[in-house]
Amino acid sequence: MTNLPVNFDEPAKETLVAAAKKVLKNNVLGTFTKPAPNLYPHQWNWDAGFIALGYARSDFRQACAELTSLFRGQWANGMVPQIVFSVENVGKYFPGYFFWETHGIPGKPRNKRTSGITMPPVHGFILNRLLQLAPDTKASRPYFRRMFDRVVLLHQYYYRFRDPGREGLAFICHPWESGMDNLPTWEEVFKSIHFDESEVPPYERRDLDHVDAPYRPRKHSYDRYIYLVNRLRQQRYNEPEIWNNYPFQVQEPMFNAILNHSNDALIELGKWLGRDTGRLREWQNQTNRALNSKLWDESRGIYVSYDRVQGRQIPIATAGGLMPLLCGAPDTARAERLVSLLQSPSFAGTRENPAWLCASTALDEPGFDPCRYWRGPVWINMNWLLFHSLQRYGYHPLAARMRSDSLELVRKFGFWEYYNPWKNLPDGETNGGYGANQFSWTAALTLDWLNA
Ligand code: 9WN
Repeated sequence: MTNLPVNFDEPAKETLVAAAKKVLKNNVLGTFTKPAPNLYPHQWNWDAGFIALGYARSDFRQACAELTSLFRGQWANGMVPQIVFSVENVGKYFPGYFFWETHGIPGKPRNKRTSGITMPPVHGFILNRLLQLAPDTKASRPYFRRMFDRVVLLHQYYYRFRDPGREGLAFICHPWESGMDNLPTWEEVFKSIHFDESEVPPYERRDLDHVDAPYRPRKHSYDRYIYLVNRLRQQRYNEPEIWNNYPFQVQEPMFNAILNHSNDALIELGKWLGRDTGRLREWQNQTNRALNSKLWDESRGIYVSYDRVQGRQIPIATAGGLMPLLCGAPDTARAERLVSLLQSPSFAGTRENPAWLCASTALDEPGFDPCRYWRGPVWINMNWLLFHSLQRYGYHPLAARMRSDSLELVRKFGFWEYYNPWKNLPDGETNGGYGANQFSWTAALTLDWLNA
């Protein structure tokens, strides 16, 4: 599938592969790999999935260990936390384990320090990809059997606790759960969340020790992130009761597309393991139907988020809105509209001002910012997901561009967390890479794309 023409000569490719492997080597902490050297010193949920792919061909044991280690943090209700904290790095990240107050919450594994929210469930399809790359599938069968059960339990959590209307769409309860923490979409949701300053507990950010403020979320957003964490911890993460009175409940298209693509993968894995896949098929059908009926914005031709509390769509175009291609939700007419939007000035820029694919927030959104995290910059994991989405629908040349734009950015600037989407940088600027450098999933997905 990834055997597309590589626009590098062999020595250039070798150099990139060696550099990417070095990034992972420097970030590995035993059974897991931290996302970045300083900014993110613990294990993160969806990072673990992408990072596993970076090891799949060269160190299959480590690839498997990444997921095993993450799922050690799984709660009894199936929830897999956004962060599994490393004991050695206490105090180096905010909000750390103690701030979450998950200690003693029923169902949290006693011997693991975790946050109290989740993240996009990439694990099903990552697992399936690992199976395709496994050097000895027979020997690895017990691993896949174990992980299959764990991932099904996670999906059951979403359909049981995050889909109270039984619609087939899981809601997220915090911007951090989307993985795309700082989208303008969340600002729109925040407009209807009112609270007093005294309801934001005192806190001290650590991210700004490592990255300059214009590249990170503003204080206004951070206050709201912390207000929501405080609400969750005050209510002792008590599901499902907590959702009767909680202000941030958003059905986001990418989260659900990822969930459903993982359903696809679990069905395949289940067949291989000789398991009953009936329930997975029901979830799969229901989620695709609901994505189309509830999250499609006909006027713009893209999927958008739905605020369950306010009962309305949030009409903001983001890369996540293209993602239902990943799970085969759109019919061919809708797929065509998504693809033409992706090639339009909204995402591709113009002849005079061309853009790298794919901006996280559309270039023509009022909330767009080319430098600030998730407000516009290109992220390599998003491009990797879109690459597979486009392949699924047979848009091979566009998929190839998604890949070559990504590799070109990496080669030009290094393994950054995110990149300026404009090809023409402002006068005098030579670096278009922002956030954390030596970022693990950028390195890992580069390796996957290069079959290394
Ligand atoms: C909060 C680790 C994570 C990614 C997210 C990215 C960023 C954390 C933060 O880093 O979020 O989870 O502190 O900014 O937005 O997608 O998983 O790489």
